[in-house]
Amino acid sequence: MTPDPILPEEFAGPLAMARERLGIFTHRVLWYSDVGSTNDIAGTLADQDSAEGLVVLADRQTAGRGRLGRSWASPSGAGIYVSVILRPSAAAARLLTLAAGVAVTDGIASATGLSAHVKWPNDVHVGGRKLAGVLAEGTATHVVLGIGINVQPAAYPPDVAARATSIEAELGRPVERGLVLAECLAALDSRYRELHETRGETIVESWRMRAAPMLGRRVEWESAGERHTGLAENIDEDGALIVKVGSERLRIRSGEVRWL
Ligand code: BT5
Repeated sequence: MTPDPILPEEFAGPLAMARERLGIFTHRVLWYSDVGSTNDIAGTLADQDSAEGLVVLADRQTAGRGRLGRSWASPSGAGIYVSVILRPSAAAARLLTLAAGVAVTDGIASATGLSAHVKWPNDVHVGGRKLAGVLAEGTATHVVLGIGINVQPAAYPPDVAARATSIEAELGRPVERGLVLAECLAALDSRYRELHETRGETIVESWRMRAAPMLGRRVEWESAGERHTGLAENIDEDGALIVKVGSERLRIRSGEVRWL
């Protein structure tokens, strides 16, 4: 699919201003006013050997998706819908979703002053509502990291409206999408480098600090057809959630937990 020829000034201006801090994301931004899913476009380009750091950005997605076949509401102009191509080491790939959560939380804070927190495994929340989500989709050679951030209030489907919030709704003032994108990409570049340089220890520590409101809360999950609950205590060095059930501690690596 061919991108639109010109990146709107709303994004081009802040990205140019932040240029020196964008690292691998400096070189190429493909802009689509209307697209199915930015992750699909980036995935196809990654399969065709596009370089690490390519950014695919859309004003609206008609088939934006989350994990496990869920959808991501992506109304025109209301959010940031972006995917980037990364080629991480196997060790770095393991913690990429957590690193992206930290980067998005920090990027939003530096662009707007809004303080949000991360929620395992891939959410950014404020006051019990979802502000942003991360979707990492990988093959042996690349990971496409997709990020959706709600910037303005929008007419979401009722199930999403009940659980979502936006930066503007939280702050009660207008916010520049381009500035939020630039700060998030700058933070992502720096966390991505950190992932490779420190083998992830500092990422795990940063994630824990930004998850404080969630740790200690009760979670529920299913395994082998049975429902279990426990207290979310921490994450370990591999990014797995450590849950206390009675006197035991369980490690939840992937799959679905529901925060109660
Ligand atoms: C996520 O999935 O949170 C990952 C979302 C990633 C979206 C980006 S946008 C750019 C790139 N291209 C794509 O196609 N996707 C990525 P998950 O944890 O499965 O959460 C999905 C759930 O969040 C849905 O089932 C809804 O309940 C809720 N939801 C959907 N749209 C939302 C929105 N805009 N704001 C808040 N919650 C939403």
